[in-house]
Amino acid sequence: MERTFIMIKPDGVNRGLVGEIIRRFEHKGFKLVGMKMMSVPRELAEKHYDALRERSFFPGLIEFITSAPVIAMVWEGENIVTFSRKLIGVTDPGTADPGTIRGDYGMTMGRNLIHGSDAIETAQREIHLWFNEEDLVDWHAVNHPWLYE
Ligand code: IDP
Ligand code: MG
Repeated sequence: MERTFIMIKPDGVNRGLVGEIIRRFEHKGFKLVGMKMMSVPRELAEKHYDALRERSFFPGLIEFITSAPVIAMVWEGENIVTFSRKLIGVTDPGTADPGTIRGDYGMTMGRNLIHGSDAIETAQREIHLWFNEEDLVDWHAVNHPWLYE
C-alpha cells in the first residue's frame, strides 16, 4: 500500500485546523501510520525543501516552517500520493479549488497550511527524512474491506 508524507504547517497549527485537516484524511479513508508534533530544526527544514534552495522565497519559507510547531504525519492508502495532493489543492490557496484544504482555508502562497509529497519517490525520501522506521505503525484497520473491493 502506498504511503505519503503530510505535514500541517505552523499556520495550520496556530489557526486550530489540525483536527479539521486530519478529519478530511480520515474521512476519505486514508490510514494514519505515523504522527508527531515537533518544532522543526533549521537543518531539517532546509533538507526537506532542498530542491527550492535557489528560490527567492526560500529564506522566508525556512523562517516560517521553523517559527512554530508542525504536525508531521505518514498516511497510507491506494494512490495516496496523487489523491492527497488533490485533497490539499494547488500551491496558491488564492487559486486552489473550493473543497480542497488550501482552497477552503488558505489565503496566500506563503501560508498554505499543509505539505504533501509530490511523487512516490519524494514521499519515500521525505518519510525517511522525518521518521524512523520504528515510529511508523503497521496496523490493520477494521474498515479496510469497506473501503477497498
Ligand atoms: P507544494 O507545497 O504545493 O508542493 P512547492 O512548489 O513544492 O509547492 O513549494 C513548497 C512550498 O514553498 C509551498 O507549499 C509554499 O509554502 C512555498 N512557496 C512556493 N512558492 C512560493 C512563492 O512564490 N512565495 C512564497 N512561498 C512559496
Ligand atoms: Mg512540493
